[in-house]
Amino acid sequence: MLGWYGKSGGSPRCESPSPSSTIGPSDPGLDHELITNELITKEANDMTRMTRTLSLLLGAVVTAAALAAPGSGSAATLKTVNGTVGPGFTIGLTMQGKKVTRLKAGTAYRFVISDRSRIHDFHLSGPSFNRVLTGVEFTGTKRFLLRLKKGSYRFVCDPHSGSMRGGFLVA
Ligand SMILES: [Cu+2]
Repeated sequence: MLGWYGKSGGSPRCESPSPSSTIGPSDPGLDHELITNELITKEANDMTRMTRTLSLLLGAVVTAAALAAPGSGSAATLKTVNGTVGPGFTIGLTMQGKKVTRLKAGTAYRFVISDRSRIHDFHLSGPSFNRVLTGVEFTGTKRFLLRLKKGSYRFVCDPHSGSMRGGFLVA
C-alpha cells in the first residue's frame, strides 16, 4: 500500500537528540555550564524548531523522553532536579518526587531551586564547582542548566549548615 513511500533502509536514525549539542560549545575548560532562565527559554525555542524539523526522525525519541520526564514541557529531553529550601529548617533535592542520590556525569540537568525563606540559601558545591544558587535574601524560584562532572557534591544552607545539608554523587 505504501509502496515507494514506505521503503526503508535509507534513513539514518538519530540515536538521541543529544542535549550537549544544543546547550553550548564543549569548551574543555568549562566543566560546568550555568545558563539563566532567559537562555533556557531561548533553548526551548530552538528545541521546538529542531523538533519540528526532525519530527519524523525523532518522533519515537521525543515520546520516550516525554515519558521519562512528564511535565517538563518543551525541553522534553532535559531531566529536572527540584531543590527546595525552607520555609522551615529543611533543604532537599528531588527528582520526580524521589530524593536525589546519584546523577549522571556529563548529562545536562535542569535544576529548579525553590527558596521559600529569607533566612536560608541553597549553596551547591562539588569538584571545581561552588555556587550559591539562591541567596539568603532571595525568595522564589531560580532555574539553572547544570552539567556536572564526576564526584561528590553537597548542598547546604550556609547559615544553618550544621543541620541543613545533603549530598549526592555524580558518576
Ligand atoms: Cu538556613
